Amino acid sequence: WTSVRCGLKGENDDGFYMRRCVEVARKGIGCTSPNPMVGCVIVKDGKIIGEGFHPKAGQPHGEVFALRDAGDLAEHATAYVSLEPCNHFGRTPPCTEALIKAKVKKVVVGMVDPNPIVASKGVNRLRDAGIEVIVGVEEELCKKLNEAYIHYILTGKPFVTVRYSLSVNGHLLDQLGGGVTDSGGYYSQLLQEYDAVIVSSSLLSENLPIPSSQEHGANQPFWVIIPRTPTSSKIPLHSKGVIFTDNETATAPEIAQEGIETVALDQINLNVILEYCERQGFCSVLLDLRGNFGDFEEIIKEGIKKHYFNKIVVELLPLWSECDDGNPLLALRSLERTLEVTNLQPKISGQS
Ligand code: AOF
Ligand code: ZN
Repeated sequence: WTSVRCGLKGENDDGFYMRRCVEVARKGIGCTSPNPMVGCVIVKDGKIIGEGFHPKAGQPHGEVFALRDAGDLAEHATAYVSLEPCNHFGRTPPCTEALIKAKVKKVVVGMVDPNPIVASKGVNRLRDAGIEVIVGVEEELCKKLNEAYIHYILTGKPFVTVRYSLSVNGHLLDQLGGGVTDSGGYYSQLLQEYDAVIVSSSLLSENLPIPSSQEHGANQPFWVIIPRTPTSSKIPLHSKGVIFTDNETATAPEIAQEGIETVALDQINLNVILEYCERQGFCSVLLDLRGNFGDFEEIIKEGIKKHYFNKIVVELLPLWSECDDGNPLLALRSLERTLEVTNLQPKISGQS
């Protein structure tokens, strides 16, 4: 990013600097929950003089790190922030006060913070202090960055993504038990983004690609495991999770591992599992439908009926399959249609 920092970019190029904010914010991916990812860039005379992002809940916000980076140069500079600066004392003090104290002359905001504690109060505070504020630059990009946070803060429910694999000729590979792939490390990156992942234990018995805790600040999801045969203990060491048991499924000793709790339920179904995730306060959940997942079609239908699902991730694999999986596939197709019309869109105005 040195070239960006030194590159001469007109200070009026708000979109350019906001896109940089989003890029910087993503350095906190998977680590900020329940907080959003936020990036901040301080610009003066067409040069980036400071950058910062929110690394983790409880630690300072993006603006604070960017102001520290810029030092005294922040005076009369413009601050770009992907999310409206907060104006409240939470785990950390208000960013508005830090910006006012640093004497920035202008603040460009990607989107208003949907958190009711903030919701435009940050923008108003800055304006009252005589700072020029622009709101809604690259707003869609900023909303996409924090789609899970926005959904969670507006509904109190986890943002649920359904993930499945298709063959090139359109069959569900989940039904084949056709092995686990991770084209381009995409799956392990996906896992890092979510607070929790729901998997069947039979998927874990394959060589599931998982982020190693050695990777830079890699975030391990919480493993929510549905017991299926075969069970396995191929969950990364030092990770946390739960395996459910019901009247039909005895405790699976093979999966017993430090950090993995066993919870007995009367009946294991998606309803109960998602309620469990909600109670745990997970903001984002990945539902991985590979492996022996039980009545696949029922799961999808139930999920559609209850508006559980928010997003679909489909992995298209270069395999030809003759599998007859008509019904589950139809259910997934209707999920795709449902999400098109009912996917929750935050009602936040970017207007200042
Ligand atoms: C910002 N910049 O980088 C972030 C913000 O408990 P706290 O103090 O961390 O506050 C959490 C809330 O602050 C969070 O719910 C969201 O509304 C906002 N997050 N705001 O100005 C940041 N992460
Ligand atoms: Zn803040």
